[in-house]
Amino acid sequence: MIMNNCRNCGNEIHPFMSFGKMPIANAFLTQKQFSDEYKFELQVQFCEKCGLVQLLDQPTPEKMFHENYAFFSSTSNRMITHFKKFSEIVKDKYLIGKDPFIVEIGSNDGIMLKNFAEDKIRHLGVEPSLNVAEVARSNGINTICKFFDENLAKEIVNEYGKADSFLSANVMCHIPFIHSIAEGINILLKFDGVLIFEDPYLGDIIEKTAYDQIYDEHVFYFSATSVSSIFKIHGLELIDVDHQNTHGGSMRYTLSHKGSYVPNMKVRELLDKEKSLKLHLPDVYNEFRFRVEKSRDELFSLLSKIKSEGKRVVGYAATSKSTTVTNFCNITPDLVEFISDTTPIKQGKFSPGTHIPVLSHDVFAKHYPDYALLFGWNHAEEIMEKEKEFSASGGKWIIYVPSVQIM
Ligand code: DWN
Ligand code: SAH
Repeated sequence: MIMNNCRNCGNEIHPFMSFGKMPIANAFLTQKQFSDEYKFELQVQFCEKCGLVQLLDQPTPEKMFHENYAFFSSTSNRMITHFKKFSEIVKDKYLIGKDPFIVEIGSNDGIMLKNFAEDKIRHLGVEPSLNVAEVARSNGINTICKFFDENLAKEIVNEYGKADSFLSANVMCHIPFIHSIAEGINILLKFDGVLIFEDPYLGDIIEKTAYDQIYDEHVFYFSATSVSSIFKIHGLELIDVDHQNTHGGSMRYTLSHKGSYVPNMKVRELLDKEKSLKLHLPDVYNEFRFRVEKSRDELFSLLSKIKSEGKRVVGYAATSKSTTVTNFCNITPDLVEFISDTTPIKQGKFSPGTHIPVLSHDVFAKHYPDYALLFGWNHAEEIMEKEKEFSASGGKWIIYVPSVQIM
């Protein structure tokens, strides 16, 4: 839905960057589907009043999250470890009462909740994409296949009672009806309960020119400033912030009902830092746009030069982010032969918009290319560790965040 007004405060806002027509980032498709591919205008805007960076238009949630959703959280071992550690913090710090109850939205294949299910802690996952929800269920994780909102929060309270912890990772920034979510959490959380969620952090996106975080699913690009503004309206206060290295730089926000906890110093410090970085003023976004356009031109030139030398380039990891990069930079199959990806549902299909074949990792390993274009740059450590043989055989990595370079 197109929104010219801020989804949080209603203030009139203006776009600062347009990517043109884009497909759904996770709509990997067959050749037969090429002719009627859905596209929408990908534009980002920011609100000077509350600091919320957001998309102008976003496809409906049902177009993006359904029974054929292509992203399965447990494809990264590092992320499995990350969520184990996340769950340990919740257990140690916040589950101190008797028979606690946890709700997680966007629980996907159960990557986080399995750590609670294993300890027989009462839990509920809310996951609208049926195929990934089924994986969680088959692993014994209690999951309902619905979109979370205020009404569902009331139904959950009726059936299970109130929650001690409400968790989400890389989900809150996907949901346009944010006030229904925040009110739902207000209703669902016990007085001394906590909301803990993490999402890619606006400060990192700007600093690293990580423009590929901008795609249909990510309607919001949060900062501590915008998060505290949204949830304050629903009586929820930001009490802790904790920077994470996951997904190229994320922020974990902890909130509680006002008066139940005392916000720590880190919250004030981050709010002050965001002010000094001027994340609420247009200059930052105009400079970002300039750097993004430079990065696009450099990546296209580099790939064209490599092609003219008769060398092979293969994409590594058919991430959602790669859909923005390939479409925005005009990277077609003549520049990138195929994209190697470990997710079975993506293999044998083509990348959205640019129609680059997506093939299994076996194909990559059988005949190494000269260059691998690292679309999964956020998993660089994990991937480089796995691909030592590729590097040893003379293969080179191309990265584009924070800048275009051959490694
Ligand atoms: O916010 C979101 C994050 C959490 O996950 C969602 N909107 C969708 C998704 O974004 P993404 O697709 O950019 O996620 P990743 O985790 O950067 O990439 C996952 C893809 O990378 C999968 O298709 C699997 C692939 N991959 C691979 O082929 N080899 C991943 C690793 C670690 C590998 O070694
Ligand atoms: N938490 C996982 C998955 C993130 S992908 C991780 O960090 O890896 C985003 C997930 O949010 C998808 O599985 C999608 O189906 C889910 N989602 C989208 N809108 C939602 C909503 N309104 N309520 C609950 N989950 C939602």
